[in-house]
Amino acid sequence: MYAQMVKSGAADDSPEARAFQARIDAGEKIEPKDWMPEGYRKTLIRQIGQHAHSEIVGQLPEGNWITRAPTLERKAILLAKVQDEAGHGLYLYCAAETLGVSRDDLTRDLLSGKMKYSSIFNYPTLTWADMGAVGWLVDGAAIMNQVPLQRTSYGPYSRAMIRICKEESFHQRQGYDIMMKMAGGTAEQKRMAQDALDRFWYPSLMMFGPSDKDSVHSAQSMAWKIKMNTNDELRQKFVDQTVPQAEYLGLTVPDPDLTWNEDKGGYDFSEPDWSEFFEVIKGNGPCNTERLAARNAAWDDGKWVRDGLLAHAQKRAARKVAAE
Ligand code: BYC
Repeated sequence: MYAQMVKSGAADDSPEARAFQARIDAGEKIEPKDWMPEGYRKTLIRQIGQHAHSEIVGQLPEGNWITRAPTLERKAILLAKVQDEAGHGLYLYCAAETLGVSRDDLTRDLLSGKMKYSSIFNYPTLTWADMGAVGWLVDGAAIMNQVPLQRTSYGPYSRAMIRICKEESFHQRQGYDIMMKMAGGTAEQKRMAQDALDRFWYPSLMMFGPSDKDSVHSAQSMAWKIKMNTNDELRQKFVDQTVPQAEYLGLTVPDPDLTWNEDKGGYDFSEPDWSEFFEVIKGNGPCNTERLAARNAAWDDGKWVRDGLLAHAQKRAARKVAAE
């Protein structure tokens, strides 16, 4: 850990670094033009950039079902949700840009596979019940992680999170509403709901990152209040919140070892298969290739739009100069 802190500049004992840490400890927000250690800036670019990419790639598994939604109302709701995800990506790219990185750089690193996005979006969405499971579990996990980030130390990130969390609550409710319909429907619909829970349970637990003992960044990120909780703390809160919701639906969490632990006031539960998690984040999950191919195709197909907008902006700027 110390070697990592030295490398990132975290062990910097300069007066600026000490004053910076004092501001963080006092709960002050850091703004773009304030002095900040290089490691703080880089960690934020990594986390905010990955978060933005997750919102953008996260449109794909749900986008898959817009044309197949069972009713016009469900289609309109899903379309609005997927549009919200695009908006979240844009707020987050803007927040990252305040740290001196361009959106083009971030996009290039996503498309080349250099930067990560959330592991969860490398799993396929096979049935309509998966739209329920994604909203309920994936957005539920996202909210659990992102509500504390509203208090993160970097001003632009914290403000983006406030807005995003409002929309995520609607997303989670729409997912749970689909699960209510499916779980309370025909035997076949209930089977689909259970199957979606079976497939999305462990990948949702993985969204919080590796166990604390394997988390590389947590200690420093928490000292800087870039992260407010450890990965395991949030995973535990998610399980404690979600198990009663599954019971209400009449569904079974696919974990034979799940038991209420009176002493800790929470559930004991099985860890996900961490070897699967590390394979997925290395690029070897079920849909990694397909997701990156889809983003690259969208980037290439959109070139004429970007070129057109740029040419238009250049013409307008030239006209303005000529008129002055
Ligand atoms: N997936 O030291 P650690 C959404 C990486 S969008 C992939 O614990 P950290 C939604 C980690 O990057 C949800 N990679 O890392 C959108 C690191 O590798 P690098 C996205 C993961 O950063 C559309 C290594 O593992 N939310 O909800 O301290 C529709 C070691 O981990 C993952 C955010 O991005 C993962 N799950 O903690 C619906 C929230 N976990 O970078 C929904 C903001 C870990 O050294 N991010 N890794 O190569 C965070 O809170 C933190 O970055 C994490 C990880 C808790 C995710």
